Amino acid sequence: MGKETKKLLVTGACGQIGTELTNALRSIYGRENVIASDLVLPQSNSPLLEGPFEILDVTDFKTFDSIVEKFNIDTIIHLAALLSVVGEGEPQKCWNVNVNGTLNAFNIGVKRELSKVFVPSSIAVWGEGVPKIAPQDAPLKPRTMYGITKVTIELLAEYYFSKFGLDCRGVRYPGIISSETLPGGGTTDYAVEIFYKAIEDGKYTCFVREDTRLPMMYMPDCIKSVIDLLNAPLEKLTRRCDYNIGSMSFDVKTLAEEIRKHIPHFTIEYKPDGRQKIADSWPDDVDDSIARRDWGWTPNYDLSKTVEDMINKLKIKLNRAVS
Ligand code: NAD
Ligand code: AKB
Repeated sequence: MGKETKKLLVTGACGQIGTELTNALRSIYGRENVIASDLVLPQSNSPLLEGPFEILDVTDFKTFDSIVEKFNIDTIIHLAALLSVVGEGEPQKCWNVNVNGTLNAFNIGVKRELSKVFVPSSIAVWGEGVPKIAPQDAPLKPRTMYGITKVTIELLAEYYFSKFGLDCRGVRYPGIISSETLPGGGTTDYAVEIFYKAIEDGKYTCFVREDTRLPMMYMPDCIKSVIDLLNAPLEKLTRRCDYNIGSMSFDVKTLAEEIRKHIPHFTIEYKPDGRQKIADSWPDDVDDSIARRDWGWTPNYDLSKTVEDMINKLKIKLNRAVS
């Protein structure tokens, strides 16, 4: 068995995943036991401020370590990162934040004998030569700095587990679709933007072609994967931070058609830009049989359930009636 999780630090908590995950973790572990952190404070009305919040740049080892010590943290949920598109704009910074920030998390994990360090990977680990449905051990030849950092992190996790016994866990997320916080500069951002534009303007100009097909996941399944993997017995795990997990895969045309079932006047046009090349280097879908076998991974949301829930939530958030 791994050690128990009781007190958690979430880095990059103001991001797309962090805002909703922190909330979910606080409802399980208790508000005071989940410390949120990011480069800057969130807006004063953010639910993140309903529990402890610390300013933390993950590349600053001293501050990172002192927060872990101050709150007696046993588990780090390490979300701070630069995503694929932002990372291509600033490759050096992407390496520094993603790799050196994660090395800090791993080194603190060893120093403080933490229970677990959770670090997400991404479908961005793949590139040239990846089959359409990526098997767990498909060749890793990423074309972006972001992908290169994620491959490096997966290898570091193996190393820290075998050399120091650090319990590092993580999954290769597909594009995450969510309604609370906008995505932070990735290639899959179109799959969130499309909903806002459909509701607000009734039309969307997509930055990838209509036949672009990628693996995607709705936020409730993303959160479920973190909780399920944290709770899995260590002896059942055969991988570290690189579990393939899937839930749905669709092209943009199919997504637009599904949205049109709820917003019949919705129209879409396509103006592919530099992001198309990144999207084309990623697989259509993933084989997640190892995650299903090792820790019982099962998603709950398919495309139609996701679209219905996203539109209902965004209608309330944007205070719009759509017909
Ligand atoms: P995001 O871009 O929305 O949020 C990242 C957060 O990290 C931001 O709030 C940012 O302020 C913070 N950050 C950046 N540099 C930092 C630093 N030096 N110190 C501390 N914080 C810093 O990202 P996200 O979508 O929430 O992703 C979280 C994790 O999940 C990342 O590791 C990402 O690679 C991974 N992931 C996300 C997706 C997705 O579709 N959202 C898919 C695959 C993997
Ligand atoms: C991105 O597009 O960069 C992210 C990811 C799939 O890692 N959403």
